[in-house]
Amino acid sequence: ESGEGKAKAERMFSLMDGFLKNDPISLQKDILDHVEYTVARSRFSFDDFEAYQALSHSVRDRLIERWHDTHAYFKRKDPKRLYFLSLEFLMGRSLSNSAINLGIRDQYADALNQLGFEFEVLAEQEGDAAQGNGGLARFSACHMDSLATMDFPAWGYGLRYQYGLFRQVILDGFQHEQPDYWLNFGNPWETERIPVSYAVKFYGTVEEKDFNGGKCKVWVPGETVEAVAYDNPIPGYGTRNTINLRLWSAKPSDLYDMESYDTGDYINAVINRQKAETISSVLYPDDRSYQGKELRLKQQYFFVSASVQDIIRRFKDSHNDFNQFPEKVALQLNDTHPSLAIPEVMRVLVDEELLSWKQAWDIVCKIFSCTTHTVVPEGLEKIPVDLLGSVLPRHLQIIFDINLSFVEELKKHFGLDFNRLSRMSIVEEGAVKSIRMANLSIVCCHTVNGVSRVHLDILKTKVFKDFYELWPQKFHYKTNGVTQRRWLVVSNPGLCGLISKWLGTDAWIRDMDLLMGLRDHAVDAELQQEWKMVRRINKIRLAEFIEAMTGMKVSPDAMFDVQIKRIHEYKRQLLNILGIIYRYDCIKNMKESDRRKVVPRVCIIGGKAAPGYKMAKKIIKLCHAVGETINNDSDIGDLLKLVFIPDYNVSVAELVIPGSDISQHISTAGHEASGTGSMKFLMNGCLLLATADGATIEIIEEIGEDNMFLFGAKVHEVPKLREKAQNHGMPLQFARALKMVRDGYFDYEDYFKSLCDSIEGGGDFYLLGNDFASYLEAQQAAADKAFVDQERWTKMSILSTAGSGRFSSDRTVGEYAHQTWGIEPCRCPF
Ligand code: 475
Repeated sequence: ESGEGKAKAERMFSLMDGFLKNDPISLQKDILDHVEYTVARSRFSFDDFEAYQALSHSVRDRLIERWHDTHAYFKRKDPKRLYFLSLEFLMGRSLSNSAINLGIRDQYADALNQLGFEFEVLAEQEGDAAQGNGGLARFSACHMDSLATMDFPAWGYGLRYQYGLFRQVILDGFQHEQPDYWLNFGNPWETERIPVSYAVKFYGTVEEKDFNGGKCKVWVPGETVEAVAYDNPIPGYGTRNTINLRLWSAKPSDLYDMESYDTGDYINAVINRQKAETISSVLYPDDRSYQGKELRLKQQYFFVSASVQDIIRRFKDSHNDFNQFPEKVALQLNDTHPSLAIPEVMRVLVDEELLSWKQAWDIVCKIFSCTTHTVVPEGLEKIPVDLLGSVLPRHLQIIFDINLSFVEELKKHFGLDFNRLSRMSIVEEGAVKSIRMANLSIVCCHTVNGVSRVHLDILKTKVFKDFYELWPQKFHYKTNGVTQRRWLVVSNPGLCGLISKWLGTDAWIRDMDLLMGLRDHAVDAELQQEWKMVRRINKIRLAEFIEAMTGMKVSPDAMFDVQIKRIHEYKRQLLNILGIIYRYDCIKNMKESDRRKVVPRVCIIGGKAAPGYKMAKKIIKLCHAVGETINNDSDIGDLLKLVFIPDYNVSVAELVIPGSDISQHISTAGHEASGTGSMKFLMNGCLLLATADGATIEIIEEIGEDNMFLFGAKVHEVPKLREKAQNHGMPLQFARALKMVRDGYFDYEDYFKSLCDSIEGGGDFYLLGNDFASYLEAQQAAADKAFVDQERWTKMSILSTAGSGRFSSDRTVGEYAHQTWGIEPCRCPF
């Protein structure tokens, strides 16, 4: 740096106060400053929402400070960086999480108290950032928190949707979707970076040009859209490190398309330009099947291209030899949605940086890894060749070239086995020729990770069997985890205090294995008493929420039985509802004296159905119809209630999970890749009622079968049972519950007919009939019985929390860092 530059920097530094202070007076002054100058309200008169805005800006200032320091430090140390690419990040609210991770939540609470506000009340003012659908998107969010907390030099990259996941509104028991225009109220957690923007190209043609005695390809685009960066700081817990989640927003490009301006139709030319913004306008609400939609393809390429340009620019800022690229960069693809990053890196290296194909390919093979989140073949992305060729002509060529050498390699390895070649080829022939994004990812990634042990088995033996036979060394699994910061510290302060008190430390917030220490106290009468008390307070809070949302009064003495997750046939909410119908029918037919022995239950179901998923929407309606009958039946009273919580999202989960007694994870074995909801419940001391599927299999190993309620067919039994289901009749109890739906006991029998048909007459693909008897057994003989013995129940609950340490995303991220990405912590000094 020049002497002059240095002097200037020193003068600026001397004018600053240095780090912002966190004593109550400084915090109060800060909040009031933001009321007056940022929110532009008088400091003598502002409401809760304005106070929330000022408060979050005050927190944001502190985040920005740390984030500058972190990035300056990363730049100086130049460690290998991880870039986590995901089309979805389901972050939820930020205020409490940020204040807690910064270590100043209590200071803020004190400061606010003196101003006449309550931290919790203000935190409730924040809306959810719902830039994702479900498990996959929460995976991204939990991983960001763990990456920051564990001091990894990482960046997240995604798309900044103007409309997040739709809001679910229930009218007469039917789901309706309302747009979530979440930016209406402003977003204090993001910083727009006008100077950080890149041109992203679409359409057009590829031309060959002479270059250095050879040929090179030049892509002449037909449309150019500008990607502008919005940065969202992610603070770690117990560290100064604050990393960045960079989301791209589409803006019209400054590169004018002269043609349309020359026609004289100025107004239409401007309107057409404006259409560029639609690329980042709306999140696709389907987490089930892939439809080859042009807008979706453009979203994928848009965010990938901007991210790759940003990553390469950062690399070139401090390096001039691309051979070093793999030592400095790891790119993680969250499912196949960002897999266009592969041909994009090839394109930039070959066409723009002028590396040879071989040099570029060697680099690509070293930097990419991916995680796959599904077992269903419908979920695998296939892009029609015609579509890809029109939107991204150069990328299609590159993919064809990659495939050409891949097929050559296949022939060498397997000989001329045409069936196998056609199954494994990146290009699928057929009525609609398409590109298989999963095959592209497997060919180019050095590692493909599953999300639980059994998920990897299924990938190896079914979904990607051919590839496993070719490259067994590429396939691995890292069992999912969730962040205890959000799912325990933010959402269940009562239990957290208790855990820290009994462990004598709060170090478990960064080291979840310490929770094992609770095992020693599981039968301690004093801990049991305190544990029950905390859980009861959470149940009362949940009961109040239920009343506010649905108008229904429920008793906290009842067992709260919860199933919250996306609505899917394989997740079997229908099994749950049929079980409830059966229970209802039993109580209805009981003698008065027997009714007194029934354990009262509040069954709580919540979740969104993809807007186009008819069966899932019928399941939601059935839930309401059954609830309508049961909840208004005076014979039943408080013995059984069925509540549907509308608009399930991250903040609802934060409230429901700590107040649940048992939670259901009852997918047909072999269908849930991992499941992460179960882990949140487990941490919060809620007992699991579950099938041996996904990560549940590993949860059983940690806490033992005795501490949960297991039922149903095992993964290896499912294929045989499916054949059998074709020929065998239904169990009696199942037939009886189903008949009530068919016969119109809950009305709407015509509407429910196809739902009934889907599980009857040999078509019961998800084996509801097969698992029904053992499901009832788990509910009645096991769960009801255990609930009556509160001492035993509380012991199981404590042991659940104690055994949840392995399911922290800190453990998962540590495994990825070590085994897949090859990155090391880089801790910014205080
Ligand atoms: C699994 N979402 C869970 C979780 O690993 C698992 C698909 C296509 C388009 C948009 N979203 C998707 C998923 O596939 C998804 O959420 N998968 C889930 O990932 C985290 O725990 O078993 O179903």
